[in-house]
Amino acid sequence: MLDFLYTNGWGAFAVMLFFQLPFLYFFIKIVYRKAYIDKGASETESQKYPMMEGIWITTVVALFVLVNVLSVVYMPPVTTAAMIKQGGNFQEVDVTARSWFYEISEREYEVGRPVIFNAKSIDTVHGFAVYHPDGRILFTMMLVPGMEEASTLVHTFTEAGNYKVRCLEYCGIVHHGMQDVLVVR
Ligand SMILES: [Cu+2]
Repeated sequence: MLDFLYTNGWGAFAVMLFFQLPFLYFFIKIVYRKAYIDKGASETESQKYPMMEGIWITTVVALFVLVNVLSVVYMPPVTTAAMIKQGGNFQEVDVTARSWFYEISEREYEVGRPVIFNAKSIDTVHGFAVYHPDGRILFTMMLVPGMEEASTLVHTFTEAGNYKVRCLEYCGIVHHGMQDVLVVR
């Protein structure tokens, strides 16, 4: 029901507002109190104070909201395994990490067909990072041993090629050798 909160940038924005609004309420309440009720040793004339303070607070809040709204488009959309399973056309792959290699149930995928990676570690903390053939990281997962369920991540490959897999969590003496290759056709 609350899926929208973590599947796109607007959900993140809504959560941010949810946490910021109580803070803003108390902030304004305290400023108001200092300006009118409990002036204390303030030297500022109470006539001038509220207007400057009002402009200042409004500017800060407006800038804050504006920067957050403008950044929403840069948030990558999240696709959950449940969303993909409704669509029907997907490939499900089990990944088990152990010192110092991966057991991967299927290493060949198709361009455009979503792959659901169910990954887990059985001995220590390992990573499962997949690299685009041009060298940039597409995604990485941190696999913690002892989890009851495998961690799930959905990725749809858009280009054919050989995709390197590497462990990005230091896991012991052969950590650097913990690699694999996935093939997308
Ligand atoms: Cu490692």
